[in-house]
Amino acid sequence: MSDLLKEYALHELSPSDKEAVVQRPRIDFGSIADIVGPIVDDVRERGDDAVKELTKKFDRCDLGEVCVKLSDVPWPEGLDKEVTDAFDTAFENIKVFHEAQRQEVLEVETMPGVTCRRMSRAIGSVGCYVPGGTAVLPSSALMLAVPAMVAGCTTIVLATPPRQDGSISPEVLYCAKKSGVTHLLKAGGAQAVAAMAHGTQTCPKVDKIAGPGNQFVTAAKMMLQNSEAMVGIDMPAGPSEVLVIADAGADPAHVAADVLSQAEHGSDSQSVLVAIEGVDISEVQREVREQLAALPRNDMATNALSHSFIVRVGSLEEACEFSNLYAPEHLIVNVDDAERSLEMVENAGSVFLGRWTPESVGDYASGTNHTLPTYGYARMYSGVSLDTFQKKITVQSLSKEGLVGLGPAVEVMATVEGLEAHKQAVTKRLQSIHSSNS
Ligand code: HSO
Ligand code: ZN
Repeated sequence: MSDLLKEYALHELSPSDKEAVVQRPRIDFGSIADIVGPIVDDVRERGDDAVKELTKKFDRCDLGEVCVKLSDVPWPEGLDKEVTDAFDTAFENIKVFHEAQRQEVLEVETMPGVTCRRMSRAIGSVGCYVPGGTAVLPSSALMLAVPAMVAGCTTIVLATPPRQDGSISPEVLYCAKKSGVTHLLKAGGAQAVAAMAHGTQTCPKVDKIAGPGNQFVTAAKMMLQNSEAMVGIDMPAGPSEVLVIADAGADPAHVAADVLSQAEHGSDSQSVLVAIEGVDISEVQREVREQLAALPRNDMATNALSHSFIVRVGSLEEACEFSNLYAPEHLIVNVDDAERSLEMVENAGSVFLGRWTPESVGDYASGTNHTLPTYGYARMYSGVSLDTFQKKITVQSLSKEGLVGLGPAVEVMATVEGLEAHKQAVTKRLQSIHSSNS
């Protein structure tokens, strides 16, 4: 039986080989933009009518109302208690962790009488995109709407493609109802993103759109953030990925299961195993083959494995160095002294530390967010958090003494820049202070 995952040895790779190995498959955003552009324009111009037509075309569904108030939608019936209990557990943990991210107003006296503050305020109206496609992801509804609710956003639109009969999955509805969603937009793809960015007859215009999606969704988000729509986005997104660091003590069955849990997301997913000396790689390959055969999404996982790989390294240090170069969305550290690795982690969306922390726990229920930077964007982007749904406002206030102390420096700098009115705004006040003192 041939091995499913190709193998490299780190010490045999030149610096340019390493660069090539960590490269993600290229996405041709040019040709995607040619498809998405007209969709976005159509929705901007015709609103709900365009969304209805596009939903009929792409989702084969005749929509009644495009966007509805969630308070008008009844709680879904018929969900097993086991299911609602599980989502309730996840909801609580995600809420607790995101509530803990609230920050006190930060206040610093930079000079005597010069006080600077920074405070957070919710973004008023936000859009949460929950993908449909090959898997229904109610967990993504929690991961987006709970932080928006905790942030205090007043309008929370949840967009998700409808099923062919126009309904929304009861699990997604349950999560949306729990998490303070105000509007349900029954659309997916670029048309949903455009509807939220511009607003339609039934869908409120939002200030920021968050959530993962396919290439069309991502292209629409990127296009709209640079348009007159005046909308922010969480981050650019690419296919999902995991990098597993394993040592000799890691159970090959666990390692293989982690590799496959990422691979089953889609044909374009990528799993990377960084095996420290002592890992029984042939046993991992055997486990991957065996476990793969039993997976319902075998075809997608098999495709994903064709562009996944194993890198052999000598130490935890080398493993972390390679991982930082790759900048994975998910980093699993299945080694003896996992805590020691944390200091060395520079680029990763979320870290799963130790022998008993599969990625699945963060995907669903530990409390961290699963909307994370992919495609190497973990070098400069963070995952979704409370911050995604807030903006920070700074405040400064000066006492008279403060202005007497700082004003002269500002006068000089304004003069250097040739901005006389700036200088005068200080000078006039200093004159008032001096004349009232004399
Ligand atoms: N691993 C996915 C999130 C997810 N997994 C949802 C299961 N459901 C991207 O981080
Ligand atoms: Zn997942």
